[in-house]
Amino acid sequence: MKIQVKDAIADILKKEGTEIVFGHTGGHVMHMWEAIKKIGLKMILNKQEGNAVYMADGYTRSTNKPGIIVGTSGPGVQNMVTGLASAYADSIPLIVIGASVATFAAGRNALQESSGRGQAVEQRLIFRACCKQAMTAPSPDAVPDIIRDAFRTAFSGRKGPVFIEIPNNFWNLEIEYEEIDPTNYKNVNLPSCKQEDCIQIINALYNADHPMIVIGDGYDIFEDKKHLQNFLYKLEIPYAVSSQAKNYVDERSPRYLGGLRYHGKKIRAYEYMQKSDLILFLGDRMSQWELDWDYDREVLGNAVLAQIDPDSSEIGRMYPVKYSAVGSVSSFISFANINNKHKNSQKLIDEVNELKSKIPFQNRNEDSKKGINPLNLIRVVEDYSDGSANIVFDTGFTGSMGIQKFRLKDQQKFIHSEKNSPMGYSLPAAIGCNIGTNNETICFVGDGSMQMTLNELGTALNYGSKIIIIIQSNGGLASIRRFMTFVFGHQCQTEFVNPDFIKLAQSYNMKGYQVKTTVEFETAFKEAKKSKTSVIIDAIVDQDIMVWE
Ligand SMILES: Cc1ncc(C[n+]2csc(CCOP(=O)(O)OP(=O)(O)O)c2C)c(N)n1
Ligand SMILES: [Mg+2]
Repeated sequence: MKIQVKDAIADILKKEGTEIVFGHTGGHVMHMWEAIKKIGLKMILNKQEGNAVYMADGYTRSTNKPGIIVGTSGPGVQNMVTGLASAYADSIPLIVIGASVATFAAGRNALQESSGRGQAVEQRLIFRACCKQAMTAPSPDAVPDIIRDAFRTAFSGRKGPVFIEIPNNFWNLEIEYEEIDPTNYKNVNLPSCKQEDCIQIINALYNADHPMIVIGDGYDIFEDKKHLQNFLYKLEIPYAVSSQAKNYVDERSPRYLGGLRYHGKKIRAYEYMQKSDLILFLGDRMSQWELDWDYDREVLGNAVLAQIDPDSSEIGRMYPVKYSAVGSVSSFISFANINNKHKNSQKLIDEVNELKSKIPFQNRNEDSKKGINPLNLIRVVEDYSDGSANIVFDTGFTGSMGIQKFRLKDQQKFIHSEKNSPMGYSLPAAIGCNIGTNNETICFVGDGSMQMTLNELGTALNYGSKIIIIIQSNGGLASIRRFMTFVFGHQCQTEFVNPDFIKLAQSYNMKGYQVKTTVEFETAFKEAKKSKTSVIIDAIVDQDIMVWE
């Protein structure tokens, strides 16, 4: 069948299950938008392309559907770098359909040049560095194949973002197009572990006196969590998680030790690790943020390590491991076929309980004259949020506190850009979650991070998204302020005066509250739940309250 390049792309997007496309427009890429409109996909016009990537990332994490972003040649796609680098680090499958200048204009100092000739950016190379794959369509005929390749690459193995650029003179050319069902060009199942490797690991777990399990990041992100929860439930061994794996486990289980984030000294899971004789890392990449700032292995004590990962190049990459299996976590759990609890299960639970009494998940603490105890923000939201809510955390103190202290309930989802940790991720990501799921969406963000991407309030306004934004206001970049003071005894470049967030909310037709006590916050949060529009709660927190024990 004869069809224009842009329509072939739109058709493949639709066949791949795309429902929404995020991004921005421009002369080089408007043709693509026209085709997306024609085929009937929902379109979100962001305020800036970088935010579009965060929004698509939040959308994908909360829905497991493909996150697609469209942007124009030059500044349009250049704006996307941080979002793509963040998705790459966390293995989030996104696809960018970008434009490049027309093949006849390349090298002629064209508007928004992308060819690398003369003194122009070689656009594709930027994305080679921050995506799993970056491709330029070499001819109009090659475009369908390239788009299919992008989906195959983004969703197979360790997932990640893929960048494609289409020269501006290709969009409207006619090509011969053959419709192909995605199952005919892509099988994204992860490899299965070898049974004997799994049995060896299970035997080691049963034989250990003081084992623990760490469940890891986004690799198996779309796998069945009931399978994993059942495994943990039957085995009765204490466990901890990386931030992305918070979504897979029962965070209210008595055996749960908490989310791992290297921030503060008294962390339950670290104390438990010190006594462990075997730690099994299930799809976890043992990252610096999670475990060990200085790579001196201190936090892991004398434990023997076992590791399961679908990517053989991850095995033993951070620390030597005694036991390993290469394959999906699901296949390991199937082979493990657990029927008996661990011999020391009672003793291990007693120990976890003792740790929890010494280091509680959190109490509602006293506020101070300077503001709210930040932990209480989490406590109130834990108490009153819907069981299906998306809980989105930005970076800074807010993010570390969320990973360690927030415990999800029911079907709640924890959304956080962990490894690249970009300030400003949470607001656009939260809008993406809300657009994708229609569920209650709560965005925890520091006042510094809020001001990196607050222009997306305009997108929330335009598309009627309803999110509750909780700004942890401490008048600065408190996490860096504390770090700097610790290192130098003084600080600079970490303080600022905030704008009036209530007026900001009003200007976007949203409600705004400023709260200075936990009681006020609780009232505002309950009001926000009833609101038909997005709400900003400017929560004045006491930055000196140490939430890390
Ligand atoms: C884009 C970006 N720039 C700089 C940083 C480094 N950084 C990490 S946390 C932080 C401060 C965050 O401030 P805020 O959002 O107000 O949170 P707080 O620490 O005050 O709770 C900075 C500057 C970063 N993570 N991302
Ligand atoms: Mg701050």
